[in-house]
Amino acid sequence: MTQRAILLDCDPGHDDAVAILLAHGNPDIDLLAVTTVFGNQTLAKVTRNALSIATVAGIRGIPFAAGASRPLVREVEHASDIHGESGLDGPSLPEASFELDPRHAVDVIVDTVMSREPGTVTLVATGAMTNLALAVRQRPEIAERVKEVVLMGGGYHVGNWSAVAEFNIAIDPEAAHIVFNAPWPVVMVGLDLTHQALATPEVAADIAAVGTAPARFVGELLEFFGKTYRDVQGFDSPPVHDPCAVAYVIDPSIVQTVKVPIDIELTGTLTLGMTVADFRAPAPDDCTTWAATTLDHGRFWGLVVDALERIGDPGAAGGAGAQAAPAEGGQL
Ligand SMILES: [Ca+2]
Repeated sequence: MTQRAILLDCDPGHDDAVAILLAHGNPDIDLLAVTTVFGNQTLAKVTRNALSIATVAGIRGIPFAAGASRPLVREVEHASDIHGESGLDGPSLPEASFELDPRHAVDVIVDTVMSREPGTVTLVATGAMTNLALAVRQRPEIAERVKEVVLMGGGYHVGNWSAVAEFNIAIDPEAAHIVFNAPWPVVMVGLDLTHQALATPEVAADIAAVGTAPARFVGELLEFFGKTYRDVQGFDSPPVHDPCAVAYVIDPSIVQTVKVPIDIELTGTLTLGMTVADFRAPAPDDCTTWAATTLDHGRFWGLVVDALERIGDPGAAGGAGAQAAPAEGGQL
């Protein structure tokens, strides 16, 4: 199988951390770059977190770049109630072992898409859509070159930042409007799907059984995330949203989708930032949006555990990193 090349734009964030680890550890994904955007915490904090995650996972040799620090139009909002003061509360965070790329995230997105063969780069967005919106405004031609945009955000039934709006969309609805209406395919991995990605006690036990430092890091993240999701939102087990978007790229049979027109509400007094999906009829031929519907919970968490096993213990003497792990039959 040919590797799928992705750029991951994120706001780490507990579930973003799992998304980065899944993208790094999965043999079918070629992680080209990681860019950051304000969201779960300030841009400075989420960027620091991204570098800490890279250090834990042993990620080297790809650009990490910081992007937008606030929305296009609105005042900035963060999710400290879910992710804590650092944006990644729970485990102790190691100092970053390498430096940020000096470019702005928007330039990294444009450079990455324009320097590769058309139709080969997938943009995976697990934060606000601000960087993607700015990139496609700066260089509209990237829309024709991107294979698709796979984003964690929105939902067609429920919200989490308001009754009907999801956080990543709600904190910069104008940016989301630009991304959903640009002429590239958009796959919305929304709350309808990600609320199926519960990190149950069985999942936590499977991750703990991996027994490595990155697996312990994920375990501590999920423990904190589980507590805030229990206290703030009443979940028994936390929904781990962001890696679902990466899982879709790895294997769409794990994250099933339906083609449906979707647009972003920008003027509603109760519905600002709602992702309005029109299910009244079959999608028209010119529809470029899909909504994720059904998750294969067992295979999804199997991918996460497999990625952690392949990452191994990068910090340990003689530990095998993902780069050094032998490829198994049929994986490459
Ligand atoms: Ca996120």
